[in-house]
Amino acid sequence: MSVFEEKMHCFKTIEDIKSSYPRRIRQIADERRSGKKVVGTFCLFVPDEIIFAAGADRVILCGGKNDTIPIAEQYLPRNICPLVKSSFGSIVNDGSLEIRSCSHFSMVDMVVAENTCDSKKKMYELLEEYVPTYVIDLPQRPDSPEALQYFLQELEKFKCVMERLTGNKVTSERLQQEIRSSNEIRRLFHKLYELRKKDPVPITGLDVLKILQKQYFLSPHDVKEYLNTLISEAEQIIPDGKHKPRIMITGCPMSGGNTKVPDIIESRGGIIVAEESCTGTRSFLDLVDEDKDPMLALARRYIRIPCSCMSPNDRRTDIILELANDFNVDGVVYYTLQFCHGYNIEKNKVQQALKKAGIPMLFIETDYSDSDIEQIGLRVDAFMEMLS
Ligand code: BJ8
Repeated sequence: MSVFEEKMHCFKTIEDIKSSYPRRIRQIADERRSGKKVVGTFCLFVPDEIIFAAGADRVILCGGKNDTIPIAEQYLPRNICPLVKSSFGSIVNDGSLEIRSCSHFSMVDMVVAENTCDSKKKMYELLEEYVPTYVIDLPQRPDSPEALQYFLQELEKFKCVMERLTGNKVTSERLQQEIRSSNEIRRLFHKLYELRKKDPVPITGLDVLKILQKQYFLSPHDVKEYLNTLISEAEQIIPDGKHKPRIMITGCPMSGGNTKVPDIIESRGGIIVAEESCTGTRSFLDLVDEDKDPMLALARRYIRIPCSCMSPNDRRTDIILELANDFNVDGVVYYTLQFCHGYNIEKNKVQQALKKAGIPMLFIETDYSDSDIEQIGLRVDAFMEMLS
C-alpha cells in the first residue's frame, strides 16, 4: 500500500471532529445557563458576524438525516426537498415516533431565517409556532442597483433584532473583530483547498466534507483549531498513489448526516477535489472587506453568494468553470436534492457551459433515503470508466 493510500482515511483531526458533537452540546447548554443567547440558522445568507458581534452563539439547523422526515410529512407536503423536511422534522419532533433528533435543534432561543426558496419560506411560517423566528428579506435580483441598499437595510434591521435579543449593542468595533475572525476561517479553508490541487490529493472529499458540515455548528474558535491541525496533518502527507478521476461536486448543500453521494463517488474510484456548494466554496470563497464600513462590507459580500434562489445567477457558472480549471477537474457531478427546483433548473445552463469547456458532467438527483444507492453507484461506475 502506498504512503498516500495508507494515510488517506486516518486524520486525527477528522476523528476529533466526528466526536465533537457532545462537547459542543455541553458548551451550548453551559452558555444558555449563563444567560447567553443561541441563534439557529438555515442558510449562508445570514451573516454570522452580526450574531457573534451581539454576543450570541449560533448553530446551523439544516437537517441531513432521513429519519426525521416522516415526522415533517405530517405537516408538510411530501414533494418538497428533503433538507427542508429533515430540518423541520428535527425541530417539531416530540418523540412520538420514537426517533431522537439531535439535541441542538431544541436549544435555540431564536431562529434567524431568510427568504430564499419557496419551501423554506413557507416552512418558516410554520416554524414560528415552535420557536421565535425572524426572517431576513433577501432581494432576489442581486445585480439590480437597488438590491444592495435594500439588503443593507435588512441587515440593519437584523442587527437591531440581535441587540434586542441579547441586550448588547453591536458596535462597529465588535463587527470588525468578528469580520476579521470569520475571514480567518475563510483563509484557512482557502489554504486547505490549495492542498487539494495536488495530484494525487492528500485528503479525501469525504474528510473535507466533515469539517465543511461542522463549520456552522461548532464555535469559530474550534473551527479554526480543527482547520489548523487538519492543514498541518495534510501538509505532511506525501501523495504517492495513482491518479484517480478528479471530481468536483456542484449544487445543493450536504447538511450534517448526508454524505450519500460523496460516499458513492469515493468508494467507486473517484476523488472529490472541490465542492461548489454551500457546504463548499460558497461558504468561504469571498472574504469580507476589512477596511470598509462593516455593515456595508457585509452586505456587499453576502449578497454575492451564488445561490440558485438568486436571479440571474450567472456568477455561479463562471465560478464552476474557474474551479474546474484551478482544481484540474476531470468531471463534474451535478448534485441536486429532489424537488429543489432552483438547482434542478440551473443544471441546464451549467451543463451547457461545461460541455463548451469539454468537461463531462453527471447529473444526480436524489433524496436522503438509501433506496437509490445501487442505481446511483452504477451510474457513477460508468462515469468513472469514461473519465479513466
Ligand atoms: S444560500 S443553497 S443554504 S438557500 S436544497 S432548501 S434551495 S429546495 S439550501 Fe440553501 Fe441558503 Fe441557497 Fe445555500 Fe431550498 Fe433547494 Fe432545498 Fe435548499
